[in-house]
Amino acid sequence: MSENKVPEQNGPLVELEKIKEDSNFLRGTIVEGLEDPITGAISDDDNKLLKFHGSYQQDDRDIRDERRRQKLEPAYQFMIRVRTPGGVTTPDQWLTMDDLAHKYGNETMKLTTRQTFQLHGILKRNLKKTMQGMNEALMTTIAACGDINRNVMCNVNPEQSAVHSEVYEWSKKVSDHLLPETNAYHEIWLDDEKVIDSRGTVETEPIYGSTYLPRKFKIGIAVPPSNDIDVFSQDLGFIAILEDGQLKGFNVAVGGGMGMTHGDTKTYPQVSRVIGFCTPEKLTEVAEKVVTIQRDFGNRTDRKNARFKYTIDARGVDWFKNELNERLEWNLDEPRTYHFESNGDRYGWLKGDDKWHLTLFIQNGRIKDFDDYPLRTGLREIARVHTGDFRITPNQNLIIANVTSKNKKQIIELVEKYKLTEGKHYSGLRRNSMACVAFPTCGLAMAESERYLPSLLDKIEVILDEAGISEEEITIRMSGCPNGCSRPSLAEIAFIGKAPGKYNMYLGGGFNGSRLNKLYRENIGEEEILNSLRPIIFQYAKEREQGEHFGDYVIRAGYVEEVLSGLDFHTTSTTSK
Ligand code: SRM
Ligand code: SF4
Repeated sequence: MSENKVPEQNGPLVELEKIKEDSNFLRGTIVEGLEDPITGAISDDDNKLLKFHGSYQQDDRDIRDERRRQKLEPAYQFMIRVRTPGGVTTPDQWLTMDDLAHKYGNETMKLTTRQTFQLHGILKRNLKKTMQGMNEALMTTIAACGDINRNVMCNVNPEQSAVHSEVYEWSKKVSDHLLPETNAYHEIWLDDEKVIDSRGTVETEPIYGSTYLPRKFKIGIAVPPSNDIDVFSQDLGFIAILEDGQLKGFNVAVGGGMGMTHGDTKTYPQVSRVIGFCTPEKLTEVAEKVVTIQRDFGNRTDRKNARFKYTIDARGVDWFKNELNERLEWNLDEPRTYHFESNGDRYGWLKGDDKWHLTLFIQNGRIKDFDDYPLRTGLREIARVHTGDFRITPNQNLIIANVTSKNKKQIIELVEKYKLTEGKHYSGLRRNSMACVAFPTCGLAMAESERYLPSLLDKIEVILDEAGISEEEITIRMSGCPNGCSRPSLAEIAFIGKAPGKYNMYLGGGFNGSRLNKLYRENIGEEEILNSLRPIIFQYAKEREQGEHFGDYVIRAGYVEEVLSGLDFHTTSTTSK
């Protein structure tokens, strides 16, 4: 029996709805706030609007207490997130980001779980200059955050270049089609002329309306057998269907999402459900109609229940299909068969149709120069000579893509010089690991994530070594809070932060990203994590069947129950060991 309750959809509108409505299509008083020299911050309302422009106000949490003691305002700074559909960027864009990280940021770049870049540590006075620098390199940050469609993800697919290009073009079309129409971004950051007359706005938002969506909205396109984009975690996922190597269309999956709140069973991670199939030329139309259904029916009275997954779960998948078919004025076809193998990345060199692609392991997506591992410098040097493109993977890794045979030797020399393939020595667990940012920049972090997972992995790797399975591919993900930015609920082993040094531990996600995991131990620290994992790892090494993945094994062995729907995520397990 499910303990989840279908959310209430009535009551007063949340405050943000009014802020959006009154913002004059996302302008608010951001310009005035940026010019105020008294503080390093902007107002709370503008802060909410700023997200639609791709930036968040943050403060350095490592020094928050010290600043308070010294009666100083928090060390305010901004994070900027770029919009790069499918994670594809040019070498020039890479060099621009690297340069901006140096001039205005904290000397690092973060490759995100949605295939884009983030810069951290930008002071208010440098925000506009940074945005302009990105724009000069033909990058935008519009709608990278906020209650709107975000960066559209797309399978990185180094194996089949032709199919990748085709699907990538579709992801860009969907992304462009769902961009907001407001000129606010250009006015505020790029000094474009105002398009407002003296009586008010002359703008409209044909898809979104003046209050945009009730909550963020995420779209991704997978190309089986790779589920690298975690299609079942997306609000709207498309699964490319290929026949004889040709793209025939897309299965449509709706209502996935990872976020939840500890202790609130009305919130839960959910996997999307496949409801039909459409041909490629119908893709943007389907995406638009799905978005408008969420716009019209999503919960605007409670942000914790406003994601699309709750809209669908509250009304049912059949209701949704009917509503969509009605809006389309034609019916989706029956879904086609597909098969996913994994949601991870393949490392090393691969030959595509006619070019080479090198996938590098980037621990938790952080690009910086480490002691003995000059990652950032090495990638900068590669970007200077590379004639292809870069692809940021959904697992926070990087592909140096479309390397010509002529260029390959030079890239190999640079990779070796800067020790960029150290990753080939990592365990199967680390190769399949991800951690969200968390401290010190994320304002919502309850526990460390990116800064802690590497050292926890060192200790788990000792156990794996002893058990003789250090090459076994096992997915492990950590998030510093239950918002789930590393998509932890789909990992075979997951840790979700509860408090400093304390995590909930989940087991049993599907290796191919199609099944949620389940709570195994609550609020535990490192010692208990290792003590809990040790016997399971040894037993798995001994008892696993041929090809049996860790996540499947822990269910078969009775450690946790299988979770096929988010509605059962919180049910208390009676069979777990
Ligand atoms: Fe996220 C909020 C970082 C992918 C679910 N996420 C945040 C904020 C902006 C914190 C905040 O609101 O103040 C984090 C900024 C930290 C920092 O210092 O940079 C943040 N999220 C990230 C990134 C950078 C994590 C990473 O290490 O890569 C990812 C950026 C993706 C991008 O490029 O767009 C990131 N966030 C995700 C994902 C994964 C995905 O989309 O595939 C999820 C789970 C999927 C989903 O949305 O259901 C995710 N982030 C959230 C949520 C919870 C949403 C919910 O439904 O409850 C929040 C909080 C919120 O929205 O209220 C959040
Ligand atoms: Fe921050 Fe939580 Fe997202 Fe981690 S999961 S980046 S702690 S919001």
